[in-house]
Amino acid sequence: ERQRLKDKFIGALVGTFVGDTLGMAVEGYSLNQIEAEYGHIEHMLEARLGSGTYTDDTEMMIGVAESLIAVNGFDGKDMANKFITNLNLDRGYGSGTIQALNNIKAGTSWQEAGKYVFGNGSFGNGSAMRVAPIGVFYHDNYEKLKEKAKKSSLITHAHPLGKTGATLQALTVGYAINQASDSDFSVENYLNFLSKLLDLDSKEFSHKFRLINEYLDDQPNKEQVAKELGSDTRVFNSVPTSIYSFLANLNEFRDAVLYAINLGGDTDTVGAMTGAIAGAYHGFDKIPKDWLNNLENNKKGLDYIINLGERLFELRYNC
Ligand code: R7I
Ligand code: MG
Ligand code: MG
Ligand code: MG
Repeated sequence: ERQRLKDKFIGALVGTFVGDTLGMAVEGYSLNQIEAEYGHIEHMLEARLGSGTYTDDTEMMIGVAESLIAVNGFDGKDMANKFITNLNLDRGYGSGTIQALNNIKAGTSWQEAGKYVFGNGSFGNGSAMRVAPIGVFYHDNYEKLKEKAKKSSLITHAHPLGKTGATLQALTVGYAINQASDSDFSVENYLNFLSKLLDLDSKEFSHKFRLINEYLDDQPNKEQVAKELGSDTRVFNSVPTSIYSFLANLNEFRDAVLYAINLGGDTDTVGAMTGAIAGAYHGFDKIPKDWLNNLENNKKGLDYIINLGERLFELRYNC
């Protein structure tokens, strides 16, 4: 039982890493471009920083986990500092995130730094792609989870949609942690859970959840999913797509992540977010070994990220 839960903690973090890494090589490709060049992606590809390397999605997820561990919970100032310390522009950051972090470096508080990015704050997916450790850490208290996810978004993504997207992703990871992976996952219960905790009435999100409900009955082709659900760097065009990729492929971590990536678009990020949810549900031991064996493992690589998951578990279940 304990081992199972620990495996789910690690699965959410390493799932982010695996999905990010699998998608990295084709970020920005359309579904047709992927088909023309690779057919159906099933393996780690050669990528910008080499096969098995991660991008900003994982680098920021590491910062979230490091900070939760360092202060035993959420602290905005500390988390912002972790992002700044870890920042490696070669990993490929969004312009809004760079701007917010530069504002903090220049002395603006973490609560203010993201507010004027793009006018009203960013609704990019940058605060959702990294949020898995918050879903993990606060999985046993959804109200607290919500509050901390929202605050963690504020550091770089202060737009209401940015905060809602990160909260939606974090709640989904937390919920997946709490479902036994050997029982049947009830989509209906999950959607009820969401509607009780989160106001998804903004037209951007409500439209996507209507589509998700339809799709789970109709199973449309990938072209339609990519076109209507979307897969780009805006949070409302990527978190729902990740949730659908998980829900439509409940049986296997592998199938969910490959489904997400082969849609094209913001593949590293939709891959990372699907990987976080599927990893939280299935656990680390269900992540294919041929993928794990290919991941970068120097300094802050696979072993380091596994260790972050272990330490989060030890903190919460004091052992
Ligand atoms: O969200 P963010 O960190 O970017 C994450 C993406 C992922 O795909 C990563 O893998 C990495 O490649 O980058 O960075 P932001 O720049 O805050 O947001 C991403 C994009 O969303 C922006 O570049 C804009 O195109 C769009 N966007 C907005 N557009 C108009 N108005 C975000 N907020 C706005 C807005 O308010
Ligand atoms: Mg990225
Ligand atoms: Mg990008
Ligand atoms: Mg991306």
